[in-house]
Amino acid sequence: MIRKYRYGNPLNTEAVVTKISLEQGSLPYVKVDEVKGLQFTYELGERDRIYGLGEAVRGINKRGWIYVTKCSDDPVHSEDKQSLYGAHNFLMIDGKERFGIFIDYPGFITYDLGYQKKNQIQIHMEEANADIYIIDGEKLKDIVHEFRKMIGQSYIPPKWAFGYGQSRWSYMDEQEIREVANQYEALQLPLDSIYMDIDYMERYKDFTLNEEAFPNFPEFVSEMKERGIRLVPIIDAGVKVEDGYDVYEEGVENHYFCEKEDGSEFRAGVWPGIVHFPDFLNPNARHWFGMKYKRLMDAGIEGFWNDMNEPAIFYSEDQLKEVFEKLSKYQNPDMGVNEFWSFKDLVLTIQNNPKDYTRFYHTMGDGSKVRHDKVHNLYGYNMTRAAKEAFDLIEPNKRTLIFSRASYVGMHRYGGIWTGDNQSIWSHLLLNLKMMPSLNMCGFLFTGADIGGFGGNTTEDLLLRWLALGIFTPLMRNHSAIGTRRQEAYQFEQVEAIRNLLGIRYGLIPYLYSEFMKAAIKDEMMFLPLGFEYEDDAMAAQVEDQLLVGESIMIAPVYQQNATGRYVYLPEGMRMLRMKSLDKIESVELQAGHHYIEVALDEVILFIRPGKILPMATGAQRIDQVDDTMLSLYCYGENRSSYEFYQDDGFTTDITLEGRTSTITVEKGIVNSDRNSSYTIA
Ligand code: MIG
Repeated sequence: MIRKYRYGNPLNTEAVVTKISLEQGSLPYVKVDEVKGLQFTYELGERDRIYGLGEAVRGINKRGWIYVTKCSDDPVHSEDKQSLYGAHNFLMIDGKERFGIFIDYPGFITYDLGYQKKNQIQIHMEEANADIYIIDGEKLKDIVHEFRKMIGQSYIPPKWAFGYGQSRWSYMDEQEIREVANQYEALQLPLDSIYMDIDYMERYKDFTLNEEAFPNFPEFVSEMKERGIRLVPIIDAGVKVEDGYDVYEEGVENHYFCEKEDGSEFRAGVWPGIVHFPDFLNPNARHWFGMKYKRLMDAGIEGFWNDMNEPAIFYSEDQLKEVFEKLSKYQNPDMGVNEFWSFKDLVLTIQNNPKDYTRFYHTMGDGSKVRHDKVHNLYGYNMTRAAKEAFDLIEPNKRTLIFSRASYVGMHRYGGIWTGDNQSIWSHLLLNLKMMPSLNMCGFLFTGADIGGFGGNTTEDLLLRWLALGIFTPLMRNHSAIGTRRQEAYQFEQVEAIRNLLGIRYGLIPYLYSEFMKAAIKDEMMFLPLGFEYEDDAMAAQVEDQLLVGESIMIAPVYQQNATGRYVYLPEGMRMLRMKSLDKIESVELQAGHHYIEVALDEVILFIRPGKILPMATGAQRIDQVDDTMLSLYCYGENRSSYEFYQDDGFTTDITLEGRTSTITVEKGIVNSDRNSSYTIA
C-alpha cells in the first residue's frame, strides 16, 4: 500500500508514473516539522536497520551516518563523504516498524540516520515543497516492489551490453583502439565493446570527431563491428562556446542553454574550455539535444555513456572573477596564518563551487524559471532522458545502450548508471558489492563500477578479484583514468586466469540476462542482501559482503589483498561451485552455517540454492556467440528443482514475459522444458 502526502507546491519531477491520490492528514510513522523547510523525525529502535539511498558510501545498512542527496562530481569515494553522483531518495526502515519512504524533491536532502543521535532519524530539506510517499508491505521485498511499480519499469539495454567492455581515458585514435581489439583477439580474451572517452572528439566538442584521429569513422565503426566489437562513445553535458560550431549556435539561437536570472549567458569551464549547459529541463531543448546523438548513430554507433552531468563545473567565469578580486587583497607575503588558509581555500574551492549552482536558471515546460540548485538533482536525469527519448524516435525497433553518471529516481527508466570515479583500492571493490542492492532498490538495474578501479594504480590481484565480482554485474566494464597504470586484461602475467574469468562471465550470460530481464519486467531486485530473502535469520541480516544474484545463486567475493579465502555464511545448505574456468568446475555440498572457504586468485566461487537451477552455457568470445540452447544445469538437492528462464533476441523493444519465458525442471535426473534445447545435468 502506498500513501501520498503533499507539502507546499512541489515541482513535477516525473519520478513517479502511477496516479496516486493525495491523503489528507499527517504523515504516518514520522514527526513533521515545518520550520526552515521541512524536517521529518523518526525514533529508531535499538536494532532497527535502514536500507536504500542507492548510490552512497558505507554499508548496505545505512544506519549511523549522515548522507546528502546531491549529485556530486567527487572522485574520492571515502567513508567520510556524504554524496556521490546519484540522488536516490528512497529509504526503508526495518525493525519495530517496517515501511518505506520516498521523498520526491529535486533539491538537496540531508539524511541524518542516527548520526547526531544514535536512535533518531532526521531528514531535512530546505524548502517545504515535496511529495512524500509512505510505502507499506509485508516484507522488504514487497516494499521495494511497490515502490518500483510506482516509479516505472527499469531501463533495458541491448543484450550485447552485458558483454565485457574495455575502456580507458586516453585512447587517442583509431589505431590505439584497433590495438586493444588486436590484443584481446590475439590472446582469445572475450570482449564485446570498447569505450571511447573524450579524446575522440574534436577539442571535446559534443557530437564531433577528431578527423585526424578518425579519418573515416563510419568505416572504422563497421570494421570493428565486423570483428564483433561495438564502440561506445562518451557525451559530456557542457557544449563548447565557439562560433561556427553548430550545436553551440543552434543552442544560443533557440535559448536552449541555461541562462542567468537576467537572461545573460552563464559561462562555465569544463573539458572543452568555456561551455554552456543545455537546459535539459526544457522539453524542447531536451528533444534538440537528444536528436544530436543521431549523428553518431548514423555512423553505426549503438551505445553511449553520458558524463559530467551533475553538472560538473571546473570553474565559472563569474567565480573566477570574484576569486581574483579577493586574491588581490592577499597580495602580501606576510599575510599571516589565518589569511593564508582563507587565501588557499579561495582557490581550492573553485571547482564545483555551490555558489555556481545558484547562478543559472532553467526554463521549465510551462515557461517558468527555476534556479538550478533547487532542481539540481534532475539535471543528469534529464540529459539521459533526452538521449533515450531520441533513441526511441531514431531506432524505435532496437534497444540502444545508454548509461549516465548523475541520476535521480525516475532516470532509471531512461538509462543505466555506472558508479563514477572510484579508485584502484580494495575497499572500493567491496563498495561496489554493497551498492548493488541499494541501487536495485531505487530502480537502477543496469549498473556496475569501473572494474580494476578508475583512479590510482591497480594491481594484478586487485583486478583479478574485482573481475571475480564484475562477472556478475550487468554492466561489466574495465575502465581507468589517464596517467594511471594500464589495466587492460592483456597487461598482466596471469592472462590465462583473466581469460577464464571472462569465459565464466560468458557462460553465465543466459542466467544473468534472464535474471536481469525478469527483475526489470517484474519490478524486482536482481541483487539482494541475504536478509531480504532469509527474513527470520538474524545472522543473514548482518551479512554485508555476500549477495543473492537472481533466484538461484549466492555470491561471496574475496575483497582483501593477500587473502587466500574468506568466511562465508550459508543461511541454508547449498551447493558450492568452485570454478577455475568453464571446464574446471569443482562442486561441494555445504551445510548451513559458517565456513572458511579457500579461493585462489584464479578462482570464482558461487553457491546454488536448494530447489533452484543455474543454467550455464559453454564459452564464447562475443555475446552473440553464446548459445542458450545448449546448457548445463546445476542444481542442488534431492527434490524437484525449477527455473523460470527468460530468453529473447537481445534487441527487441517489445518486451514481455509471455512467450519469452519457459520453465525448466529437474527431477530425479530428468529434465523437463517446453523448449527444444539440449540440457545436461551437471
Ligand atoms: O573530469 O572523460 O567519470 O569515467 O574517464 C573527468 C574523462 C571526466 C569523468 C568520468 C570518467 C572519464 C573522465 N571524466
